Amino acid sequence: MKKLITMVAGIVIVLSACSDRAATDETAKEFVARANVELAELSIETDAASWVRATYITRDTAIIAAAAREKYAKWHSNMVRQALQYEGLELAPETRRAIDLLKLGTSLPTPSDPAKRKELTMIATELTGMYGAGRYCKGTDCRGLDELEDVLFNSRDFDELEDAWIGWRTISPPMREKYERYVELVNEGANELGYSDLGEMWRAGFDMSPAEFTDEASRLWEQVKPLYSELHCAVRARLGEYYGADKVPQDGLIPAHILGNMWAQEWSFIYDIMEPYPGVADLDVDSALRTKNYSPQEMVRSAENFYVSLGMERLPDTFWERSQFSKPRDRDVVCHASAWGLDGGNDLRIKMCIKQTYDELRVIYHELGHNYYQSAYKDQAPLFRGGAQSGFHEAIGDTITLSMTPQYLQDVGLIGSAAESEQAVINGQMQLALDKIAFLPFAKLIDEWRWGVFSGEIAPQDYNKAWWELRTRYQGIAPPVERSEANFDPGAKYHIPANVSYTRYFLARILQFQFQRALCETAGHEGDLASCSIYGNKEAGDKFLAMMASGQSEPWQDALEKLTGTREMDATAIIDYFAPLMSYLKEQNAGRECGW
Ligand code: X8Z
Ligand code: ZN
Repeated sequence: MKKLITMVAGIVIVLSACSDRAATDETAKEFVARANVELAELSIETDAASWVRATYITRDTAIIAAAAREKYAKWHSNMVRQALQYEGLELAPETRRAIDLLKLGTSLPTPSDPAKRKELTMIATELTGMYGAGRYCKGTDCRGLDELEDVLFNSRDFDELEDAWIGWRTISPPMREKYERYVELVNEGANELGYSDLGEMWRAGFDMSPAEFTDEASRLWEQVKPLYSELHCAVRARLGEYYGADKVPQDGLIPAHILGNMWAQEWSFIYDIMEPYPGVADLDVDSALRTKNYSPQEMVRSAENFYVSLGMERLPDTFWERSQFSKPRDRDVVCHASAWGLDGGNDLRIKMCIKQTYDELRVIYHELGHNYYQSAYKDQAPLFRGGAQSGFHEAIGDTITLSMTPQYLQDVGLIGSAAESEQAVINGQMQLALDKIAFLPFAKLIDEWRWGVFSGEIAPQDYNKAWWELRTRYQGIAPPVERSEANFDPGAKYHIPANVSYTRYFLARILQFQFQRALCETAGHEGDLASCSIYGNKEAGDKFLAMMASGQSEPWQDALEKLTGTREMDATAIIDYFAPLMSYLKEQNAGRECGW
């Protein structure tokens, strides 16, 4: 290792004097090979520090995690600088791709100034910690996100909901100043890598130009917008009947706190209010989980069994030993679910605070999708270990959740019996649409806000105003009480303080239906796509796994083509999937003034 460091330092010095390739005898191929070795080695330390930090939030773990991040950041910017010598040269495609990916190999680019780099890694670490440890206190009675979320899920009391909604947002104003500084520093880091700002750098990770990607995301949104408009209209009408038109004005915005979710992003918790044909189909997985008293581990087993039924391997023993399934009682942790592929994908883990609900069960299926992807590409070179693009990574597990049909749930004993009638289909589609379709505008706008913030189009004094403008425009929702710049509502959503880009989830919601359509074809499914479950189908499993095994070694368009026969992201699959529900909604909405 000592030799390596000297060599790295040597090259850095040579490069700063002259960026001619002849200055070093390391070929591009050798450079990539070295980058791969060093990356694998460094990741062991950064991953360990990040894991400990996320599962044990203290001042000390902040120091450890920030130091590890700093070390990685330093290595990364040195390597990118060294890679400049290969710019403009004709290289083997895999070498060129590895170098391009190296450049994009961080979501948190840091300035090379050591003091600023240290400052940024510390701010980033602290922001996530503030979120994880966030509490709403009334006197000595304090509640964290999990308890406040329970209120949003289950309460139907307008005022109680409002209190929990406002309460969670008391955690974020202290983040504002740090966030402003983070934006300055991270942009400086992105500039050094050759991007105008961090938003442009994030948009550069899609095998097309950042400008093309912006258009691509808008194109997809335009495709799905009509689905959302119908759902919004029907939900507003029902909520109006439920809470009264004085509380839910029928020509305007839906109050954000009555949609069954802290961020109004997915609405399946108000299915009881929205159920089209009451009592027609038993979709109450929650009560089966409670009656059978499923433990968190049993819930994870159920998800694992699905993947195994596709021909994939059981999760390693270390997964069961090292994962965090439940919220520890004695310390602060980041409960937001995540999946980890440490040690190059050999040490798989999830980190969750699992609750006994169907919603959480689906999150587990989602997380295991990440783990199975990580495991599938573990034999790729370290620089190629990643999703074909970030939307693919989010779409794997979600695709599997589309196979959790009533028939599947019945087969595994999570509902009594699967009803088979047109009305039952509509009920099932409504339950799913409250998650899948309600989410689309939310998933689109989060990064639109951030792209604006990073580019400077949204100034710090307008952070909250711009946030609510987007929430209003895209989602047609309104805060229950007036907000101002004394608030920092974006900070109360995990991915903002945690610096995780969000367009990935928007793309995944569209891609998963494309994946499902292709896999169901492979499985020989006949009939509506909505009734297809690939549970137990090895051919579909093999096809999925083959795509996953390429990791990010090739452009995502190639990976998509292998799986689906097309090179384009396309919303027709999700549109076709929900066709029965759309007819129902249009009937329901006839005569209503939709829109806001
Ligand atoms: O953050 C997540 C996953 C972890 S990758 C639980 N999701 C988004 C969110 O919670 O906001 C999944 C769906 C959207
Ligand atoms: Zn995910």
